[in-house]
Amino acid sequence: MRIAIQSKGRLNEESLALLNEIGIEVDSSKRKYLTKACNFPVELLNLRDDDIPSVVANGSATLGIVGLNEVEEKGCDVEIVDRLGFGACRLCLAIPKTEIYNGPEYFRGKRIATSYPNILKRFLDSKGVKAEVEVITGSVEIAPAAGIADAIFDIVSSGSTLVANSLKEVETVLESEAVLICRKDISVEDRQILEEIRFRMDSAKISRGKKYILMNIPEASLEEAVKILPAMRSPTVMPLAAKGWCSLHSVVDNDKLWEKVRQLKAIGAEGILVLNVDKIIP
Ligand code: PRT
Ligand code: ZN
Repeated sequence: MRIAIQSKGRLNEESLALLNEIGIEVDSSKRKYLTKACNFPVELLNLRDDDIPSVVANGSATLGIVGLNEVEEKGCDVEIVDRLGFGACRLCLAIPKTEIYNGPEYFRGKRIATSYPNILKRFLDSKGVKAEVEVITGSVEIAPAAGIADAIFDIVSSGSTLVANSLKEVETVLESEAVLICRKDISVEDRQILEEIRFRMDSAKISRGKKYILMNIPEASLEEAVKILPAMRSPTVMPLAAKGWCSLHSVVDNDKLWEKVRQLKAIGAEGILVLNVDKIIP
């Protein structure tokens, strides 16, 4: 089974890292057009991101990892299997920052530069607004200052490119991120491999940003500690040799870790250990 991924660019590293995390290893030092995984029945097809939706739609690859923005723009007939949690960005309309914006009507009769004409035309049609769409493949953000367009429709992530070009974001048309896509009508065997990949990806998603925490706690504080640390089912409690004490184990979100540690210390927790979580398989 073939999986198409971006050969270089913003999604390449994280696509390979995700595949690696779910146990699909490829030798990226020998990156070629086609690379075989050494321990899973798949091969990777390394392509420009623009080509991934059509290659999956026509069956040259069964799966693909690509930005939702590319899938929506190309309009190919593929199944979006999962959002993958990286490559987050949005497709926005932006105008010179000194302009006053009064809603989509602003764009009537205006020239808008973009590399995403299809998504833009669909948006303008849905608002009943007629505008001129100028297709530009790179450096769209300089179009207004260069006098090529009045506005732009482009990918925004931090927003600093817009600020650097004296532009402001006025409409978000699509929230995008990397997605796993699949050709329609796949064989029963390929469906089984896909289900295994999804199972592993779900586990990778759950374990991301999680820490394993264990500590000693006075038995008298146990009930309170369990309220602070809800685990998947409930935290693990083990007796200690010292009378009146026990050991409590659980999993916490990394961004809540210090808040929880402070609460646990306040009720008498001692010897707190925090460990990285490799996999959580529910
Ligand atoms: O060579 P190939 O065709 O494969 O790559 P590419 O140059 O077309 O795409 P690439 O590698 O730049 O981006 C691949 C995918 O990453 C995109 O299709 C999006 O799904 C996703 N992505 C996430 C982004 C960004 N963030 C992003 N910030 N793609 C592009 N940008 C650019 C944007 O075009 C703009 O110029 O970054 C600039 C804006 O960034 P901020 O942070 O200043 O707002
Ligand atoms: Zn591209």
